[in-house]
Amino acid sequence: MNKKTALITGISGQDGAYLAQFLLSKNYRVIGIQRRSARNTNLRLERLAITHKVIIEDSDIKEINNLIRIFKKYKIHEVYNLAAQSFVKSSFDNPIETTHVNAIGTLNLLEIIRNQNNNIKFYQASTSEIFGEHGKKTQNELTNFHPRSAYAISKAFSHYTVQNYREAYKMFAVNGILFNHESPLRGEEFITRKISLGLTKIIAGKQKVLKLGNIYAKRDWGYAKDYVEAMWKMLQVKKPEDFVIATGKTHSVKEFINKSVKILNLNTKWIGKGLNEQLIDLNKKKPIIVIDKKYFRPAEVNILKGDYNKAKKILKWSPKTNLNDLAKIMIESDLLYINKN
Ligand code: NAP
Ligand code: F7E
Repeated sequence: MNKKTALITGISGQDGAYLAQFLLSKNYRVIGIQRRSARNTNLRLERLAITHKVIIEDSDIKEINNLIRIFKKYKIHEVYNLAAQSFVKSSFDNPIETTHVNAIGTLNLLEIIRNQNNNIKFYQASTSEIFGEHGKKTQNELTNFHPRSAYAISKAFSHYTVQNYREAYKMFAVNGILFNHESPLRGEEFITRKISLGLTKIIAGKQKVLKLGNIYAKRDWGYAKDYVEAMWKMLQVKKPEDFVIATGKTHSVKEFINKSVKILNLNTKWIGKGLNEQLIDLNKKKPIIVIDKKYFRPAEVNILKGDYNKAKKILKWSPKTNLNDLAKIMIESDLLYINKN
């Protein structure tokens, strides 16, 4: 059998599910690591109808002995390390757990590869959050790091560790510095999904109001389905290198709301300032979005905008989906989703 085998940590997450689907389409055998849970964590794989096509192994990324067992059981060619406590806001409340998972988890995998078979290619889910308060118009592979959360610091640790293992042990280990990417499978606590789900629920009469934090933060948002292809491409080139994956465009949360409202044909108007700012439904004469200081962060990353020229040149990768189309994809999916759930 000459099928390649890929191991995906975090297969139950947004990117894990899309990457598994993508690798299956490339005829890979896909093994996914999933930590045991009392709730059904297969929901995203089920939505893509691929649960039965992947092999699931039970492990927490922090459990090195269990990970060693899995690496001994299969002949693995590529590892995609996507497992993480990925919610930035939560990392302020849970910095130690976030660091164990996001930093030590990566180190566990790199140590196993170094000791068992350092021909295994390794992809690390690095992030634009490492740039934080960067002071630059756009961020690329050479931009300095100024992380602003436990999440970003733990990811910066992993980023440097990957570079160190590449240099010290000649491993094919790379960082994908991915800017925000969204989809109908995005976790419901992240802003774009919170908006698409919140607004569709409000229209359906299942929710009264949507409470948000800093709507002036700006992000470079792309489509997760486009981005998982870039992860794979990074492991197919000759030389292991780090790449920024982004759209090169930035929009505020408020702009994303305005796009969504337009797609949904809502008749609305912004009123007020600061914590009193509100989006009013002019037909119902009621606020549908209000600001709640609970959703502000102790330290904010105000603006991100990625320069993906290196990926364009070397990987021949470019984003295919603009923000308007992404908002449409998410809203159309949530209009169906809320009726089923
Ligand atoms: P996600 O939906 O939050 O998925 C995270 C995955 O990690 C889930 O499958 C989760 O499992 C798993 N996980 C968490 N803690 C674990 C542990 N201790 N042991 C094993 N598995 C664990 O995140 P995503 O949006 O798909 O992102 C994928 C990766 O890319 C993450 O590393 C994230 O930090 C990074 N990233 C994401 C973005 C983005 O915009 N989406 C941008 C840059 C980087 P459960 O289902 O059990 O919780
Ligand atoms: O916040 C602001 C918030 O939680 C985006 C993760 O995938 O991308 C993601 O991290 C912005 C922030 O994503 C609310 O303050 C306002 O400025 O959707 P988010 P994130 O923090 O950018 C990076 C690249 C990752 O690596 C991460 O894993 O939106 N915002 N009001 C809000 N955000 C949330 N979640 N909820 C609000 O009510």
